[in-house]
Amino acid sequence: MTLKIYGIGASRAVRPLWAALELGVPFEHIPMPYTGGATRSPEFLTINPNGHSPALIDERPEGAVTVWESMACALYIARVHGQADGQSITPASPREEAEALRWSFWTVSELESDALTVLMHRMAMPEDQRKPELADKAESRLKVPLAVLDKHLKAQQARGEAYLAANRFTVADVCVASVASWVRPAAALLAQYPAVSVWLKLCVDRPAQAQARRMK
Ligand SMILES: N[C@@H](CCC(=O)N[C@@H](CS)C(=O)NCC(=O)O)C(=O)O
Repeated sequence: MTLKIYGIGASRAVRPLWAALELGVPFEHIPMPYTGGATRSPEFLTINPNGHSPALIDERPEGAVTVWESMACALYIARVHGQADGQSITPASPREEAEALRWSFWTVSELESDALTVLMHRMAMPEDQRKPELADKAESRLKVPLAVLDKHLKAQQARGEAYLAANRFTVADVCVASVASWVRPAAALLAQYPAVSVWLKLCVDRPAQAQARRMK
């Protein structure tokens, strides 16, 4: 094995795990929970000094490459371990590369924080700790990025392309859908963006997504 991916499927590690599974790349999964201090151990801090999962180590003939930041990990796997053949999740043209980059950065800056608030305060946290008012505010702010995403997906559909970057599932979809799926507990909000809803279902129904999510 040359590629090691640290982190569990029920975390941001789903992004590199999902990308690797889509490509059929052999990898070693290091099951690293994000609770209990494992990501803050001295050993793991030498891999990711930020103390977060995921991270990956790619043992290569020219030396080991370490990547952290979940979006970077997924984009790296697609670029370095995939074939730019127009069939796989790897971007196969400058336009596809641009879509993957811009939507991944967009997700981190425009979507992730409020999507996480929705997930935590509508579903993930114990009911007595949830603060619905925080979820309400996050949902209200999410109308802006969700409208941007919906408009892009409608334009993609108009040109015969069902996914974010192409007429096939790419790493751009891994990066964005892994976060957009956190908004699903806000079903009424999501229903206002039909192109997002249809695309998101296509993405999360993929077997590799379910397989990645199950990795403990
Ligand atoms: N921006 C980082 C965030 C990483 C992050 O916050 N990871 C969480 C798990 S989803 C974690 O490791 N939490 C444990 C900790 O920070 O100690 C990324 O996308 O990789």
